[in-house]
This record gives sequence, structure tokens and C-alpha cells, in this order.
Amino acid sequence: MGTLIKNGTVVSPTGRIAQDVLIDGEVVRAMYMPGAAPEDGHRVIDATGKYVIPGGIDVHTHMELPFGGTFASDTFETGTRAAAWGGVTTICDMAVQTYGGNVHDGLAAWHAKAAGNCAIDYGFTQIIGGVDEESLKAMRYLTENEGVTSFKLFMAYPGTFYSDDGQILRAMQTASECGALVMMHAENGIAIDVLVGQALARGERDPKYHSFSRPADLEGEATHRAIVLSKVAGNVPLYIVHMSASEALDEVAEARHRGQNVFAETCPQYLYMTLEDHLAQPGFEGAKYVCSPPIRSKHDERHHHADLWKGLRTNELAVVSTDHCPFCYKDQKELGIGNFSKIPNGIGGVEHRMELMYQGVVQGQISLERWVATCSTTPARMFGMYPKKGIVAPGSDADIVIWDPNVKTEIGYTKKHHMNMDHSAWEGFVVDGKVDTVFSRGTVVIENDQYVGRKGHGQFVKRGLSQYLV
Ligand code: DUC
Ligand code: ZN
Ligand code: ZN
Repeated sequence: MGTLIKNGTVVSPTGRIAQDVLIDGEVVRAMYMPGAAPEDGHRVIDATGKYVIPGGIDVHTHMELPFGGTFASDTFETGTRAAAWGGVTTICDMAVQTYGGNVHDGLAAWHAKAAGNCAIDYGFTQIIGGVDEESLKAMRYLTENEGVTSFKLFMAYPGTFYSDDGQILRAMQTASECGALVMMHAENGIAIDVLVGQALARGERDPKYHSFSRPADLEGEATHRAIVLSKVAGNVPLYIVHMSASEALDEVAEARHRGQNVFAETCPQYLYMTLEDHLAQPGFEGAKYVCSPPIRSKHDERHHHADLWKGLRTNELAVVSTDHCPFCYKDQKELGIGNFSKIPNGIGGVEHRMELMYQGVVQGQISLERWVATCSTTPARMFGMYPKKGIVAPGSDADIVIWDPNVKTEIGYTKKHHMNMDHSAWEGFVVDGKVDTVFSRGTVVIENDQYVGRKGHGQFVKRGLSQYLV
């Protein structure tokens, strides 16, 4: 006996079609003209007036990330459960190798944290925090044998995750040889450290100075440098993560117009939040919005929000992720009272990306199809998971969200909030649309406003190479 989703509108990047969907076991068995499916014995779900979309894929999360003397507060258990609440059926989390550590040990540690704990499927990107002969060899091994085919490098955070240009070039050359994707945190960390030191010396200690000391030009500069290095490394696929600034978007757009294999993602916080309204809140409240790159000013000469939305429409930006990196206010964000540079960087958002991006559809910023493309189908293709993930089609995993566009979602700590945090960075946001039912590989994990999944249901996804090259 399977499950038949009837009377819904199936949405993909190429359009929307009235179709019934038959789930059999873990996969989609068949799609039918409305009413044409035999009902024999199946559980029938009526999706009249609702959208049937491939489950969300968030390719940038940090469960339990060690950062600034503490750890991101979601475990794989709490974080993947919250993801399910948000219509996400796959995450790619970032396994960590820090300078001097061993890549294989880092990956093994991440497998140990995730195995048996996840509500939904998960893959890994490997952070390379120390580029040397051993880690370069490991990059090749992980790509060819472990289903870990993307690597995050940092041009920021000297002393922890930072790689210099020579190291970046070497990692890119290795990725180019084995077909891996390089994900880049593009901010000029050396220059930022100078500005941070100068700000502190002037007595500028509040959270808002986090943004002033990480100017958009230094994101644009690093993005430019990463793009040049990727070209020198043989046009290796380069994916700029968490883009916040128009200056960086310009660089990606130009590279793409030249035909380079350059892609980028942004995150909801860079589309909705501002320095003035969030980071600069009175007292220490702004700490809740400290992330890197920082939330930008609405008074900058460039209109970052408008440009990023345009980038999503035009495919200058291919993907929306969250960079989910939650920290509690108490005892974690508070580490930076009196010194903004000690505030752990990160915002929790894995639960709210689908909702916040659907609001972009309602507001006319992106189409329904682009919502599905940037939040599910393109991440699947970019990260070598398609067509297992990212599409509602016969043979694909039955990772499906039934989305109700007729009701609203109120986000807030005492409203909709399932991440392991003592506050919500999205407090007070009321958006149109709502996650109705979520299937993970054919199993219902969310229905009737209840989590009905279980820890350990989620499986590791061995990924292939990126399928998104020009
Ligand atoms: N940015 C954040 O805000 N948090 C974790 C790491 C990062 O790059
Ligand atoms: Zn980053
Ligand atoms: Zn990140």
C-alpha cells in the first residue's frame, strides 16, 4: 500500500502542473493526470489548493560547529528535526578540519555526530582549515570514495579556518583535477582583523561594529580574488557562500558572463535584515544578528537587498541556503558583551528558509518556480544529488512537501520555533504560506502541526560530482 497525493499542483523549476503523485515505499512510483490514479488501498491525501514541491535542500548548515570557544547549539538531532518542521528534507552540513587536524578524523567525527540522530537525510561538505600535502590527498580521496565532493575554504578567520592565496590555489588545483566543488567564504580576513583592532581601540564595542568592521568592499575584493584564483586553477567550479553584498554579486555576475564556472548562494538574513533594524538594536540585542559576512546597512550606496533579489531572479545567484549556525543568547552570544569580536558568529535559520523565501514569491521578488529551483532543485544538481533529490518525479526519493499557500506562519520563540536556541532571530516575522505535510523518503515526518518522524530515520547521502557546470 502506498500514499496517493491527490488534487495538488506539482511545482518544479520548469513550471506547475496539476498532477497526482503516488508514493511507494521510499520513492515516487508514478505521476498521474488528476483523478486517473487507481486508489486501490492507498492512503489518500487531498492536496486541493496546495502545492506539492520537492523537499527543501539546505546545503549550508553548521550543527555543533566549534566557534569562538563554544559550539553551535543545534545537534544533528535537534537541527534536523527543526529542518523537517521547515519543509527541509536534506541538509549538507560542514564537517570540520581545523589547522593541524586530520581531514579523515574530522569527517569521521561528523559521521559520529550525525549517524543515528537525524530526522532527515544529510550529506557533508568538508571544511579544509589547513591546506597541506595530507589534506590535499584527502580531498581527492573524499571526492572519489566518500561521497563528499565539496570543500569549504575560508578567506576569513585568520588563526582558525583561514587559508592564504597559495593554499587556496593549491586546493583549487586539486579540486579541479578530481572534479570537486570549492565553496568559498569570501571576506578579506587579514584586512578585517586590522579594522576590528582599530574599532576596539576606539572603544567601539557594541554588536553593530561587527558590521562596520567587515565592509562590503572586502567581500567584493575577496570574491574577485577567489574568482581569479579559480580561473588560474583551470576554471574549477567555484561556489561563493552566503553572499551579502552587491559588490560581491557584481564579481560573480561578471565572471558568469565571461563563462566561468562561478556560482553563488545567499541566505534569508541578507535579503531581509539590516544593520539599522537588527544589529544596531539597543543594548546587546544586536548580538542575535551577528553573523559573517555581516548584515549590511540600508544606507550603503549599493542596495544590497534589491540586488540580491534580482540576482536570484536572474540566476546570478543559484541557491538559497541558511548558513544555519545557531547560538543561544545566554552564555553564548553573551561571550561578546563589551567586545563585539568575541560574539560567536551565526544565526539559526534552517527551519525558516522555505517560509521566508516563499514570502519572496508572495511579494513578487521571485516566481514559484524559482523558489523551488533555488531552495531544492538547483542545490540537488549543484551538489551531485539529482535526480535522487530535488524533484518530484518517478524514481526519485519521495522527499515531498505539501505547501499550503492559504494560511500564514507566525515565526517567533513562542510561536513557530523548533531550533535549539533561546531566542529567534526571526521574531515577529509573519509570512504567507505554511508547511502542511512533509515526507522524507516516503515517511511522513510532519503532519497536522505535529512532528511524527524519528531520530535515525535520516540517512547519509553519498553525493556525486556537481551536475551544474556551464
Ligand atoms: N559565518 C557565520 O556567521 N557562522 C559560522 C561560520 C561563518 O562563516
Ligand atoms: Zn562562512
Ligand atoms: Zn558557513
